[in-house]
Amino acid sequence: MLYQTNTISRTVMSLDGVWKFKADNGKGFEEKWYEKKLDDALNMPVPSSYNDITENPELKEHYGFVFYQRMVSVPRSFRGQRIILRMDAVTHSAIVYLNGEEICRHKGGFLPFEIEVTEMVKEENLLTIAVDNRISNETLPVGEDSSAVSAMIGGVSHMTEAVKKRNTPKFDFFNYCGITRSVKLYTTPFNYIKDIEVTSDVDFGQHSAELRYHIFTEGSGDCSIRVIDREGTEVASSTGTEGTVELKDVNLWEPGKSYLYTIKVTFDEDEYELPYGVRTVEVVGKQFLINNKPFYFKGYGKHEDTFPAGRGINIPMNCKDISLMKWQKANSFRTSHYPYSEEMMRLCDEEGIVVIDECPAVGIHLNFGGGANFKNGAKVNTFDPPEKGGIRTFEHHKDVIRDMINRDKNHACVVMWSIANEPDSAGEGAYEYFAPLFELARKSDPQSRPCTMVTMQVDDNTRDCSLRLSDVFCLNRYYGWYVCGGDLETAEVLMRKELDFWKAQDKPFMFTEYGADTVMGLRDTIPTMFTEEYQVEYYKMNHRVMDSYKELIGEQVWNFADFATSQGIIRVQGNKKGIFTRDRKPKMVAHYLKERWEKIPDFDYKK
Ligand code: BDP
Repeated sequence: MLYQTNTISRTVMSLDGVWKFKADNGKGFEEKWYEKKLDDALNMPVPSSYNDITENPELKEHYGFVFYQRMVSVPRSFRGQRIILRMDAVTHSAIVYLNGEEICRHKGGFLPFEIEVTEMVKEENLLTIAVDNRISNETLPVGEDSSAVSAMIGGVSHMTEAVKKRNTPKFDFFNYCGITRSVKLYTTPFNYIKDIEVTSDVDFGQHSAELRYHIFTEGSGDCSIRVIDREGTEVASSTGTEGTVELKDVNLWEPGKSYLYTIKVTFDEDEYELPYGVRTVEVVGKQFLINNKPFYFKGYGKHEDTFPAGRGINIPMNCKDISLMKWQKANSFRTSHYPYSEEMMRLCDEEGIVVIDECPAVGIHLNFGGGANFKNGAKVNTFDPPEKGGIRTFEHHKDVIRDMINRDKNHACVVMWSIANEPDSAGEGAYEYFAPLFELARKSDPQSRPCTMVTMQVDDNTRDCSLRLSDVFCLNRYYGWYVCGGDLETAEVLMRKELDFWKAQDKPFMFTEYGADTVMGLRDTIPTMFTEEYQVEYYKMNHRVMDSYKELIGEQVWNFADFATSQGIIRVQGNKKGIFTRDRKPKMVAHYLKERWEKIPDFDYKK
């Protein structure tokens, strides 16, 4: 799906702003709130999560639907063109009504969807979006509704009826919801460009590249493409919806040194401009090659999480985050645990930041932390058949992989796809669940990027299906925190023992998470857990180990910044593993990482 900006043939009209808003009280659908103007409505910013906008605790923890509404005037200048309504992300699912009629539904909170409304719109329109935040074992991310909650009484866990239903996430970030990215109306001519696919083969000896393109169109007309360099000079062109063009003296897109061409596509009267970076990505032996050179990942697992927008797009903060990463000489991050906004992906293309693009598959582990899951007295395993209580995400998982790759396929910054975060990858049935998903991802990506699955520590790595499926082993490990917290000496021994296992495999491996909760300002002469000193010592130990394995191709620490989570006894107003606080002030360790990463080159670190 193409990102939409104004071109000479397309107008994009933002519907962002302050909308009317009302949380469903159980009567919203019965009373057809979408048919008329909402009464007693709140003012709510779009885009933003709604949870932290008001001081109402009920809304923060709301369970179920909310209604967003606004009037939309369609300019007369839009007449005679296709008009499309595009939602960049609505978390977690949406029902869209135009003038009281349902016009579309969408499941999944982190990817765009759109519907053509040319024949439906009037000059003045009532647009209502009903947004559902419920998570279950059919949604991604995975959750549960807890009509029953477990209460620890006298050291024994009792199940008790909850006073009201709540979402219980099977993931460690706050279940922020709402219209979290922009809503737009845009136009195209009736003969139009639907999608664009571009891949490139680079001849490193000749400093040239062959770009292969495929333009998907609707209607009839002539198609042509022109490739424009950064100075605005046309450097290649071709006609037809499919073909190749050659770039002589090609400027490659490199980590830290971005170079983007503009590919101007014309089809009949329609025109679209695609920013495009030429680079190659390949796993060869135990190396991760970008432009044929062994790349070393330095950076982060992140979140889209700011106050008070929650998961709502925050462009200034995105720019700040990239600036902080560059200050530290970080070169990459993972979009843990869902695809980030298209604006962020475009920024990373511009800035030369390398991205591991992760789909929202987090929580595919029904027995996480050893806690068993029971149904009718029988233990339920994650991949048991649905009728036995097993996970029911498979079909939706296919959709999000397909849609994520479809949205992000042309981004130079994306070098690898992550199919899931910490699933039950060593559980029975995991291979059967994941093998078709890897196959789908590989088939869907025209650029054939490597695929991975980010794994948690298991007692026997040989059972982990990532071994057979991933091109790179991505490890989330917490030696010195969840494992041997406070005892870095033993943690080091255990960590080396595990890394010896990964070193003996035939593929590269990297850390995609390691970290220690640290409360900014908590200090001590003797490094103890939660102090800034301990966080530094923790990373020093981890790095001492990592640096002794040349097969290790990267370190992405957990997490870039402190972030909001559900409440619980191991979370102090959120997860505090940030290297920066939630408002982006550096903890002591930020300076240590800066010093370390300044000395680590992007390429050839472990030569
Ligand atoms: C990992 C998860 C991540 C958590 C992190 C932690 O992938 O989402 O936030 O641990 O515990 O299990 O901090």
